[in-house]
Amino acid sequence: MNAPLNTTALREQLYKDMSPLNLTPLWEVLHALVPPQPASPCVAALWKYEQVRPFLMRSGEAITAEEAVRRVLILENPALRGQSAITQSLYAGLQLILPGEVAPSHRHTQSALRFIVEGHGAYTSVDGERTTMHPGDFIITPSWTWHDHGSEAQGPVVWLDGLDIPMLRFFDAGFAENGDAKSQPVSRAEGASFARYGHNMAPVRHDAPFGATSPIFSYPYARSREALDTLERDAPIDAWDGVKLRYVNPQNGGSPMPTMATFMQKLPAGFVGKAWRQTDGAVYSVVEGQGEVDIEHAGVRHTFPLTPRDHFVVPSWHTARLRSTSGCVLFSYSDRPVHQALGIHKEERLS
Ligand code: GTQ
Repeated sequence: MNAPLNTTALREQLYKDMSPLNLTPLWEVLHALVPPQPASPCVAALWKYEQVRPFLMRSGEAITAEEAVRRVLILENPALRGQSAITQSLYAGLQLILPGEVAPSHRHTQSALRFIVEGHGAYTSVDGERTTMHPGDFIITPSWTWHDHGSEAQGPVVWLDGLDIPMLRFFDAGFAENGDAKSQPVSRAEGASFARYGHNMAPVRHDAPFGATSPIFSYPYARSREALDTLERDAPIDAWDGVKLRYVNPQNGGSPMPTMATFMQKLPAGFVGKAWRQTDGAVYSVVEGQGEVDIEHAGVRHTFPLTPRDHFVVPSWHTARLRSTSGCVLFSYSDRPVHQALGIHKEERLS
């Protein structure tokens, strides 16, 4: 500001004198409070699995799943260190469970998604029903449902945890409880929820067992992959996304969880995507194949090489584009349902 000295002094004295009353002038911060466009403090980042995996395995030697309650390495946005957040609203972590271990039962108001990254045969139990994990499966833990994880597998099992932890922290709406037993009793056959809700059919008389959250716990990879393959052969390829589908809550067609949307997409071999940006920052897990992503913001550009089990984040309003010479499958999640509920979701598809 180019105010004359006496004005500057007048203002500074005002700020100083009113500060004890917890008063502060809007005009000094208005531009930052109401920015012309999103100015996320987050940065684009990549976690190569080959670099992360040794630390996951070391964590398996350092602490048991039971002692840790959840043995997870948090993927922290480099610009938000110490905040346990990958974007301002979302949390991401890689959870390890070893043969014979149990991550004890608890429940919390935070919603969780699990995306299986490595290994077969661990399970998660939600509300009395077990779901066996396979790579590429997308599994849900609805808000306030009891859940524990265990493994009768041969080797380590690793999955991506996506939670709305920072969002609930923002709203100061987090509650949590520990269960009485290490593992909750199984009260329903595995696959019951999928049989009821996963076949384009639904029970004749039912209400929503988990409120705003999908009644399907597990969306198996085999089904998602089959859909993408069929569409890649027969449907037009989207110039930005390749072939991309969103997971749905079959009861209302909306996102599987009220706070998080999830997606799976296939970039066909030879795909050179166009650039886009949107207000919902997104976290990606590379499922199969190879590719590259460019992420650009405020004159800073990253190009990340993508191979299976890598993770990366595209923050809000960063321009991104995807490429693949040999084909690539990507899972992703974002806070889009919240943007849409508030009427503030915005996407620009650049040409
Ligand atoms: O599995 O319940 O990565 O409560 C963070 C918090 C996983 C879980 C996380 C959790 C969980």
